[in-house]
Amino acid sequence: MDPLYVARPVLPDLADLNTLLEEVWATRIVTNEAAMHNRLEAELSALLSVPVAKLFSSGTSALQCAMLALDLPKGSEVITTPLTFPATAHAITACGLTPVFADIDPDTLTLDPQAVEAAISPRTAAVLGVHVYGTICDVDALQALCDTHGLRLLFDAAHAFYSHKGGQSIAAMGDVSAFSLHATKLFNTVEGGLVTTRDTALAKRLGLARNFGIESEEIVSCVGINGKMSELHAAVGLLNLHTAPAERAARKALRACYDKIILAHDGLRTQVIQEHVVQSEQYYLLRVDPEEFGASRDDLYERLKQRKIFARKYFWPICTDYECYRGLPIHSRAQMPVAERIKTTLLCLPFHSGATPDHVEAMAETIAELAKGSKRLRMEA
Ligand code: T4K
Repeated sequence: MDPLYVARPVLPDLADLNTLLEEVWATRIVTNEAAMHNRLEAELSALLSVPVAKLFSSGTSALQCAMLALDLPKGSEVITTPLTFPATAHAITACGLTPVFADIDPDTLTLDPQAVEAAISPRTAAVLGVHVYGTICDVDALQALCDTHGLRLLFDAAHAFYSHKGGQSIAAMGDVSAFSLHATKLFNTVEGGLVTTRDTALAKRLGLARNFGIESEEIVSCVGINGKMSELHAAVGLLNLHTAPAERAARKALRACYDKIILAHDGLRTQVIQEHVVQSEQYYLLRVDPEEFGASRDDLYERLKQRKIFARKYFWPICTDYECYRGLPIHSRAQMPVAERIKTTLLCLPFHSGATPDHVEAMAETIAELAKGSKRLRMEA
């Protein structure tokens, strides 16, 4: 059995890529918002039903440029979740802003609006929610809170590319959404990012932020970074628009298969199913209650690893465990924040079409083996 990793890049046919690259080579215009890049932006705007879709070099630069474009006052605070990839909090810090952590909902694992409210101070400028594992934030409650307090609302939608809620594209929620188009993402450009917004007035600022603030040859009108996507990456994206849907369908089938295995055991939970939400099919999250299941998340991780099945403990450690944010509080309505309580119980299983029936059987066997120590069986013995 081949090793199985948590993610496997969706790649286009190499001959098709070559054909597109021949066009690029012929022009020698290989980056700086050129033809393939502009084509991909137009296609993404249509696909995601949002008027503004701006490409970036990574999900991280997309997040940074989204915040630069919103002109949040220097030193102001941005409330976010501690249960995320480091990029979310680091993008805030890199913009000269201060991340403030608010707790998560125990079911959805996304920002708890009441905890966010408790974290608001006179210095708060924005809320940055993360649709973690493709589970959608309580967008309506967060929007109402931001409207009441005059705050900007951003979403880190790195895991939510194909998501819809109640027929509305995830790309059109809040003030801006930032997506990662990294190789590990279902729709990917190898490295890349995307910012979407309904606010057409932001399009120019986003463009400036990703291109050093350059307005024209002689005018630099604001602070910006090099956040541009090259033609090579855009070409991969144009082709993957056609490659990713089949992979997404395969993952949907795999999710059903995993669900059957997981739900047969006490002490194991899957991701919450949200009404009126179309899942992105980016990650498959497993939640382990060690007392009920009879083994910990780490036990399961290690046993799978022994069989060369490499699950990942996303997102442990949480942000407040990192040296740079240690000691910062997690604003919560619970005495022990939910994020602290659940951080050692989360495991992302390999979730892509590279998982063969043998891999799935090996996972099922490993889980069943560990479940022999479950609370119910212990009580029955
Ligand atoms: N916000 C959130 C919520 C995010 O999750 C992320 C990124 C971002 C923002 C920032 O977006 P980017 O700036 O990265 O675009 C991976 C990804 O690199 C990262 O994009 C992603 N989230 C994160 C959840 O996963 P690592 O450190 O776990 O990657 P790595 O190298 O350990 O890869 C995981 C597995 O994927 C490997 O074991 C094997 C497989 N793999 C990986 C690569 C790179 C391949 O098969 N081929 C490959 O080329 O971060």
